[in-house]
Amino acid sequence: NKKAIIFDLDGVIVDTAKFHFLAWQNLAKKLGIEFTTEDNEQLKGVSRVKSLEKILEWGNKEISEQEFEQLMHDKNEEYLSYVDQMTTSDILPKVKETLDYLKENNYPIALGSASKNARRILEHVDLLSYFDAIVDGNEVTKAKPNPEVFLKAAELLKAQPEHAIVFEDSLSGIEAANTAKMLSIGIGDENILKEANYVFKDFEDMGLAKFKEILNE
Ligand code: G16
Ligand code: MG
Repeated sequence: NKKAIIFDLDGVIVDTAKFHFLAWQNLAKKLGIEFTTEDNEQLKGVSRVKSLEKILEWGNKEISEQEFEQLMHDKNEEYLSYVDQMTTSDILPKVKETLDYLKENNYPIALGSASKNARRILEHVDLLSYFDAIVDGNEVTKAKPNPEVFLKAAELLKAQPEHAIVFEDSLSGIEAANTAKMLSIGIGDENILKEANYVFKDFEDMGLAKFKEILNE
């Protein structure tokens, strides 16, 4: 029985954090709130609503429900203006090669992301056809570290959680995978992702040979 492979999107397949940063920073400026790259780090894997709630909290700001909706809308419009300029050159190193290997060897592949724009991003970088299932911010009610997103993805792939492998760049995502009893592979900083079963800086650092070993465990 082939393992099922689940990919997070932002920070694993593409780096959209830089676009989220630009859009959140402009929003914060309008509100007179300071917003740094360190603040942006804390919003990785966090939903749009929760992200705005946090920024308002940091800035000690209270706004009406209507203004909240308007700001979310404006932020997303700006974010999408960057997303719509994405091309295949935005795919992170060796991700395509990893997906090609999985596809050629008939591994079921899913996306497990908090983003409501996941399909649009995958279309822009021409990777949509690789995914047998997509679970994104439109289908999920409980955010990572709740395992819902990955459990739904495994179910759609008809795989037992114990037979699933998750690639994640956020600590909450690693926690979600571990809670789901899946094998977790952290992509990023090993000091932050120490709860993961494996951690690599990126797919290049992992290498296909090492990945094949992990697949056959
Ligand atoms: C991504 C990003 C988060 C973003 C969230 C929602 O998560 O890491 O910063 O706030 O999606 O995105 P959107 O505003 O497009 O719905 P992931 O799970 O792909 O890493
Ligand atoms: Mg991520």
